[in-house]
Amino acid sequence: MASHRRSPVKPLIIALAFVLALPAPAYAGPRPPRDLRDLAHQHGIKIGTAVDIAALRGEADYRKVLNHQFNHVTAENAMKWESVEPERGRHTWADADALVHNAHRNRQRVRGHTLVWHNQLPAWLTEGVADGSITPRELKRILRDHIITQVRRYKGKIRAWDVVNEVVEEDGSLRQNIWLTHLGPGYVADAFRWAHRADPHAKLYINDYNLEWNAPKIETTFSLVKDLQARGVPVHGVGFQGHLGIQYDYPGDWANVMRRFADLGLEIAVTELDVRMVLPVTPEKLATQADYYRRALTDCLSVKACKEFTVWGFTDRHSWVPGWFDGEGAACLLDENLAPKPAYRALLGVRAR
Ligand code: 9MR
Repeated sequence: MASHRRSPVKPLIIALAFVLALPAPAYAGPRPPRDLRDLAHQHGIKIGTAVDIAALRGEADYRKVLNHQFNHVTAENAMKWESVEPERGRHTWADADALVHNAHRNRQRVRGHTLVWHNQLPAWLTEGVADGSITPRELKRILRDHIITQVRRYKGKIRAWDVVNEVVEEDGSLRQNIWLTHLGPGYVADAFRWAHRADPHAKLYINDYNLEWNAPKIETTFSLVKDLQARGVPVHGVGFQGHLGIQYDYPGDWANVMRRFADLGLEIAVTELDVRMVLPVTPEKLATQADYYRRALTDCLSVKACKEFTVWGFTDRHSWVPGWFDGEGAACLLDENLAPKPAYRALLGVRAR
């Protein structure tokens, strides 16, 4: 009896017919992201968070989420001047070092925060200036040494520095701080030049809040940056802190503002996003909050120069908000128990640009 050999071609044709007959998949883009790190990867940006150093050291569950979810970090307080030089000439780098070390081990890039600010200055500095024992001439030298020492210490380990923080007032004037008062407006250019000298590869930022919507602040910051550029000062980026609240309208023009600065050739970052609410928490408020987070990420992604999207803490367990705004809170992506809130899921739902 002749054996009956099946043709190998026929099943192939049948299989092909099935494939062709299948409806196109509803979603043709990349697979849904597993977590924020995956989302960051899909969008080709950094997604970061401020880090509470005590929590990083002391809370295993906090550490686990931090290192799993984020590919960028900012020290919430550990790199501020009062933290790194509490007494004149005595530097305390342990916390900042620990943060940078942890970031390196977990493939996270770092934003340095912050070199020149009016807050969280060491008492020896503010008191010395107030009682005249630190002269303006000496103050300038102190500022230069501070910047160069700190930037050099982390040379090659910090992707971007907030060189000057919050230097413009709400009315568009330059902020009256000890730097402006004693050194004059030239301190801003000096700060960028010194930082650049100490680490020529770090991206150097000007960083501020309410820059998402406040016209006088936007205009002054814009002129300031243009003027710095015209004078060849190494300024590379503008950071929008993004401290929002659902009781206020979402800053609907934010993407346009980002674009204006991007058109100057600058890198853009959302550096401190959080979205607070008047307590108690309700499902409706959480839905609105989710929408604000979603819109902020969408705005960043709509501007090619926006490379980093950082939240100011990722859990309501550790957030500056309740301590600063009476009766407000719940501003972060995860609740006190590290359970994801609607805002977290909203971010994962933002599709690739
Ligand atoms: O979150 C920070 C909080 O723990 C500090 O007590 C506070 C002191 O000024 O600074 C907070 O962080 C600020 C950041 O450094 C600059 N932009 C505004 C942030 C919230 O106040």
